[in-house]
Amino acid sequence: MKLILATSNKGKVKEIKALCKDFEVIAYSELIEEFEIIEDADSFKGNALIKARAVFKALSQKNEYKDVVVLADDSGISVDVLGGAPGIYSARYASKGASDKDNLNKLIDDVKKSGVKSSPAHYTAAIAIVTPKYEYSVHGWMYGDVIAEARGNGGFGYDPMFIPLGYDKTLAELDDEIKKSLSHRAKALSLAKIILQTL
Ligand code: ITT
Repeated sequence: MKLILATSNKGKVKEIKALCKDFEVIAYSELIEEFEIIEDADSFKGNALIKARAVFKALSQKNEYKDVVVLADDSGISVDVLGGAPGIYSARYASKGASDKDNLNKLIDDVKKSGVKSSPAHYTAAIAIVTPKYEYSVHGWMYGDVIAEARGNGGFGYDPMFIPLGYDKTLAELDDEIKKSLSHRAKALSLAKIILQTL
């Protein structure tokens, strides 16, 4: 089955491809020109559905892509000492259109400003699937701590400051295989795969 990803985030595309080896996974930008999608829902699930529906609609205007299955991921990090921020605003935490690096540096600064060296935190991923007949959504979470510094070069986004529960290194220092076995995205995708297998 062809699975079209409604995302412009290269880190997500890489991880989802590695986690969905049984499917032919294609980023929508390989089929049509990328376009801006306004993510104005008040939840991860709402924003994932907005992205999946928008890409499904754009693709279904072309005859050859009428029966596609579209999958979107909306995700983010919530930090306890910051009252759950940045949460659904993770992609635009430093400013609209901010780079991963800007967002990471702002979160490090804000954790520092709150007077702690680390704080419990968690990642959330909502995955939405849109098909010609049905819509589905599932979630996954990963718990751990954020530290007020960046360590390591792996992963993407906030990974250099996130230490998963039971480890003493950040996701950017740990092997990709470890993130693959415990991430919010991996957990949500394992549920999504059960749905995809019924289609
Ligand atoms: P799309 O909407 O095109 O999918 P995006 O990067 O804007 O791409 P989101 O709106 O879902 O995606 O924002 C997710 C934010 O949370 C973004 O800043 C990511 O860097 C961060 N994030 C999500 N999952 C992450 C992970 O596994 N590791 C590190 N950062 C992550």
